[in-house]
Amino acid sequence: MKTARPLPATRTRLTRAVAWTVGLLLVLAVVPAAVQPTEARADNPIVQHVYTADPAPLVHNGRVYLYTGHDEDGSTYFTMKDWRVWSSADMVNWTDHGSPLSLATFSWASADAWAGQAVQRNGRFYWYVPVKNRATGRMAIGVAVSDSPTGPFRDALGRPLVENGEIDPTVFIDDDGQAYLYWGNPNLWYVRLNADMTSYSGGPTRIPLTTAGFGTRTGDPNRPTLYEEGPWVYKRNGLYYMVFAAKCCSEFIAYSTAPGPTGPWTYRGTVMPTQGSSFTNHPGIVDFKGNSYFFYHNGGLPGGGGYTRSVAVERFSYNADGTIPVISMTNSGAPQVGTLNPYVRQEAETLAWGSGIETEPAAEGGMNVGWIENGDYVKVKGVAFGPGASTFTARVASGSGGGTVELRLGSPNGTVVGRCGVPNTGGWQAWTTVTCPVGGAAGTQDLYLRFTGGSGYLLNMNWWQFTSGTTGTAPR
Ligand code: FUB
Repeated sequence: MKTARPLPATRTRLTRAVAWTVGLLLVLAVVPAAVQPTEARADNPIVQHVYTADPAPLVHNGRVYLYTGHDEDGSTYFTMKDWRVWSSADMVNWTDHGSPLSLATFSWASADAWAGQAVQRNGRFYWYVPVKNRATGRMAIGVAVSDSPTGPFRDALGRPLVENGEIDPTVFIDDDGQAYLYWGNPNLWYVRLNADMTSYSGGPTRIPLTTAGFGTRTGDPNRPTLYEEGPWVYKRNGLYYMVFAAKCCSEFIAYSTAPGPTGPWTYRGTVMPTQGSSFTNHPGIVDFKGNSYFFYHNGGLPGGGGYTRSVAVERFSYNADGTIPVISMTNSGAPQVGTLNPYVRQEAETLAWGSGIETEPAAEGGMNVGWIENGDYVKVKGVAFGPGASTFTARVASGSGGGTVELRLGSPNGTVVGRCGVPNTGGWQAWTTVTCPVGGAAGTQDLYLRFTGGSGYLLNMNWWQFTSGTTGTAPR
């Protein structure tokens, strides 16, 4: 019974039309020249079914893992209780790995699951996050550890790693193996981490916030430089970069460079101007498969704003002298790197755009797409069918009357190349496999899995896979 299936707390029901209209209006209001929207390219923000904030990308084994915070629906403050992990091999289709880290992971934390960063060292993944210490009432930096980039993560120490009431840790491991943790608002600090990544040598050192190093802010005698929060430190061609949220409020993204990890820093200017309907912004930069990517957040989803943010990404190229160009927010996001292979199992929660759907942990492992109603759909971008597909198989469950999975090309109303009926399976986590013929799916296409049926929740999907061949017949 669908009435026995309460809405998840995070449900953010979108339709593509609403999302697009609102997002387009928001972004057009601030970046008129940069936006050239077409339906097929509207892939920012990266996630549509929950609000996400404070992106921290990590490249590992041919994928980008994206660690984010999570703004609760309807927030009127930075009401954040858990963190989320997403990953992609192509920068447009992102897999939802759920929430392997939350306030509950840290027994000593009471609130404020704010902006963190994860790094890999010696096969382990260390995730540094700011949270409020229940005992002191101050913000502290905790560190969680896992053997996998997608968790589960556990509290590495059972206490804060470092605590001085400031926030937003970023971690950087230099070529000589020395790791540094930087954080701070209103100050900027660093400490040298030991090789275990969960202890440090020497005390926290305050980085001098000079106007030469971090630019000049006017109008706030207490904050003479542009540095506000959210540092992101990395090294490229021997030059150390510190990208940060500047000025307040609204923030923009700026950066400084230095010849070494501890400075001296020189202010270099704007990376991303104030844009996008959120009064904060937060940077994360990585190189992946030969390109550079800038992650940030805005208020681009329906209901979005300063406390209901969404993470987005743009591809960029460094200037020849190593400076970073000014980057504007777009609805289109980064181009796809390669294509998606439909002939291997694909998780249902790997998608470029979801309309109306939610995700949840699946009883048989991983996550599944659920809370599906008539007309909801997921878009999977750049699916390489090659000469043709002959069957479609999906792992599905339904605690109601079930529904139909329509396989459409190009748009939610595009050509139908298959239809798969899903029966009642005896429960929302009672999984079964259904297979149906496919005809007319060839070449590289944006695939839409569109769900139809009666009223209420129809079905859940855990994974899908096509078989190749041209013997299938197109449904009428
Ligand atoms: O998400 C909570 C706070 O907002 C972060 O810690 C800051 O960087 C700002 O994005």
